[in-house]
Amino acid sequence: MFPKDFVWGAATASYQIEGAVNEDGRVPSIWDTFSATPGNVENGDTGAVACDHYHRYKEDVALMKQLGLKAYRFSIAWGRVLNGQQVNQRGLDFYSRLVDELLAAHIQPWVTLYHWDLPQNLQDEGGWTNRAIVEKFAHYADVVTRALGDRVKHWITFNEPWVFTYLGYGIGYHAPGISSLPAYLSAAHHFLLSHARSVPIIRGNSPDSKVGVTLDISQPEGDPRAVARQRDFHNHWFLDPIYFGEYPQELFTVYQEMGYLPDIQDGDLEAIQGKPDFLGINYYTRQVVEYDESDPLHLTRWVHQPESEYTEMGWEVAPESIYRMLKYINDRYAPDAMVITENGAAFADEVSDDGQVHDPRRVAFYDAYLRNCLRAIQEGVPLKGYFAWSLLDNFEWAFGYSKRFGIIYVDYETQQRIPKDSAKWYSQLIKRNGFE
Ligand code: IFM
Repeated sequence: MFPKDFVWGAATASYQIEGAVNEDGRVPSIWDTFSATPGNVENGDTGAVACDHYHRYKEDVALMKQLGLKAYRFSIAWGRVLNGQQVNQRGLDFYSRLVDELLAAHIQPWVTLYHWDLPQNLQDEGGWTNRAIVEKFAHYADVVTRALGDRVKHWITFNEPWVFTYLGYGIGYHAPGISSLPAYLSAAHHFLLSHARSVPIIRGNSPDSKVGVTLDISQPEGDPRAVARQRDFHNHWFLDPIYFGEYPQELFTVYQEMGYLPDIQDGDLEAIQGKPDFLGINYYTRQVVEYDESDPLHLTRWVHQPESEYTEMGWEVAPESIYRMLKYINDRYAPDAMVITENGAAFADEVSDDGQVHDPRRVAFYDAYLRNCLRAIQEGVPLKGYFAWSLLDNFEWAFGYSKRFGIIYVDYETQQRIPKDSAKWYSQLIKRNGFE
């Protein structure tokens, strides 16, 4: 059995599901621009329609209720609620209606402020590489939490900073498509400042709320030298400043010698340090690593495990690694609370002749990962909740619609939703608050 009050939810993100990109005053995001550029996204897919959730949110909340979800994690599209510095009331109203619909269904809204869809007008001023973004983000956080803070009691400032800074600014695989390590490190530093700057604003506007941040934790396993570097690069670079008020020393020196360090001003690290109310963790897979001297920055080569199962993303199914990851993060940072804000798997789902979607591999995935979460809880890890990624099949960034992560199948032609077997399984698990 999971602890009483354990939060069972499912998660999505604005650009991946909403569609309606030109409606009610929304301004374009970097993902509109990026996906409109041929070659960036598989199949030329974009989020223009996605799951049409903007129009179908009531139907989607009804499905959540039917499944018995206790919580729903979604993100706000910055460019729906602010056009430059101008508040767009119609955009705010959409999220207000969604929150009311959730509360009426007894589902807690968990709101992520930033899940990668930066307004293009801010990118035109340098986006996350321009220190001015810190005040822009503070303003945005203020606008959203003033409007929703009376009803939303769980806030996540950012989703996966490593992904949007490194993939977006470091290697150009995500929007805005920039390939520069100094730009990456500058974006990462401004993320840290923006997170820290927004926390007191959120707390002020949303009394009695919990404020956290979500990271995608990497779990390298193998050669200790490679493990140490990969953890520094992917995890500690973001978490050490928040929990300890410093960057990891060894990697800091490496970046310093490369001349890549961002502009770290006096007082920045003191401002950044501050324990969040909860640490959100998105976790999917481990990386088995070998030491690789030929890559002086990463020192790491990933090794394929021929005996393992892999998902459609090419990610190893490694359920016991979530247990080891939770223990390592708990030992290093001792967070007050941890929440798995995403976990799930993409498989090539199809609608069967009986009109249902049978996804036994996803059911097995969830079952095995959750058993390992329970084991960590039983050993004292303060894991307070779990969100399946994702509620719906959706726009999987550079992969477009080719990867299906949903527990609910979406027919993109008709927008019909079909709860997969995994959704039914999850619903039963929630009802029992544990395994059979
Ligand atoms: O779809 C993404 C999500 O936006 C962030 N975390 C990982 C998911 C699967 O790749």
